[in-house]
Amino acid sequence: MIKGDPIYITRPLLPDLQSVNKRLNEVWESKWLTNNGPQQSKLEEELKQYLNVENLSLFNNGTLALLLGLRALKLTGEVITTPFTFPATVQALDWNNLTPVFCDIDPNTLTLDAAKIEPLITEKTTAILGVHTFGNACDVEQIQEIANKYKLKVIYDGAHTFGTKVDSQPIGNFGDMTMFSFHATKLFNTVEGGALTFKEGALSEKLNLLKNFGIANPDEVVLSGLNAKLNEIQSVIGLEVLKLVESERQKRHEIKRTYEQNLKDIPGINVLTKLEGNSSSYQYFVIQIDEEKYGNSRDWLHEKLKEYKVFTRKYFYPLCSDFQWYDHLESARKENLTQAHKAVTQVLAMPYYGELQIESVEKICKVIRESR
Ligand code: T4K
Repeated sequence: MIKGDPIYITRPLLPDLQSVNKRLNEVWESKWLTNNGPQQSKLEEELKQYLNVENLSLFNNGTLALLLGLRALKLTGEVITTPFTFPATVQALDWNNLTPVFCDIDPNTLTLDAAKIEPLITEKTTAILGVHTFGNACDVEQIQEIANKYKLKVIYDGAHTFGTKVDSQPIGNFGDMTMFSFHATKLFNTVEGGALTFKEGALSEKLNLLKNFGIANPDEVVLSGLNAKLNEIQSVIGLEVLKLVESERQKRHEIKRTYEQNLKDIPGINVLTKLEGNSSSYQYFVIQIDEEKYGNSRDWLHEKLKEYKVFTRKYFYPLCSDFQWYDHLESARKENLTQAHKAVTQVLAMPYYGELQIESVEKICKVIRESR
């Protein structure tokens, strides 16, 4: 029924090669390829404006941005976080010798359930690390209230929330710090890349040191850093992709609408990414399959769609709390994370990118409707 090329969950937003070449010529002429070059500085300024934030620092990927951001905040002990996320979130904690304390998720947004955070706080807790899962924002207000009460830092993994607003406020302005991912699969990409936005302007210098081996000047290395710089070629791609983001959002809006219209009334199929306009990152389109009502499981549908060369993804499977190196953690036990364990068997991310034909979306929905 769906003929032609395979349909993947996403395809990168690619800029016009001629405009990229024009900018690359500047790089070639300057012979400056990385280490805080002019293209990177320009991208930093443009992103500050687009994301409407005061402080922003670019990195070579979102994972290292988060890892070094946590380091810059000098966190110790335990950090309360979600098990329903990409491995990078918790691995950034591991590499800082921080212990994740897993908190269950809200079944509507699949983000941290703020009402379940307080009982997990101990004297070792230093921060809350929330994930704006699939672009659904965490309960930023309640999380901040808890953080203020216990003097905790708040960090958000906003890998999926490029350009999102919460009550008209840019998402990068909540908490102490937010990480964005600019991986090829993200709405805005620099092939690989990422950024941190942060409240305290003073952190800027620290982050610059952390991403450049701790080198303060040719005579001094003042801390143990890493190499996590965004280079000039990646920055060029970013500057050109940024021009396309608004029209990509419009296209994804239409695709979202088509999915919603065609999936409504199918028993057991629930659309999880409901946000629109300024509130939406248009990053993923995610559905939840209730096996009892739909008649088949999420895994069955995932396999069924493959027969039509439609490759959906079981994001985020497996749950991070099930990683074997967390076996000893009380908070990782299944009985403490009932909603997360439910979501991990029910959630399916659908193909979602501007170039996806509306006709293909209709056909995908038809398969979902008629295969029951
Ligand atoms: N926190 C969260 C919540 C995240 O979701 C992520 C990353 C991070 C942190 C870490 O940020 P980064 O360090 O990555 O900046 C992909 C991405 O690699 C990853 O960035 C992303 N989340 C995750 C949700 O998705 P995979 O393993 O699913 O990627 P892959 O290679 O299977 O690609 C998915 C599909 O995209 C392919 O089937 C086809 C298409 N694709 C992919 C690539 C790379 C293309 O068409 N072209 C391409 O170049 O992880």
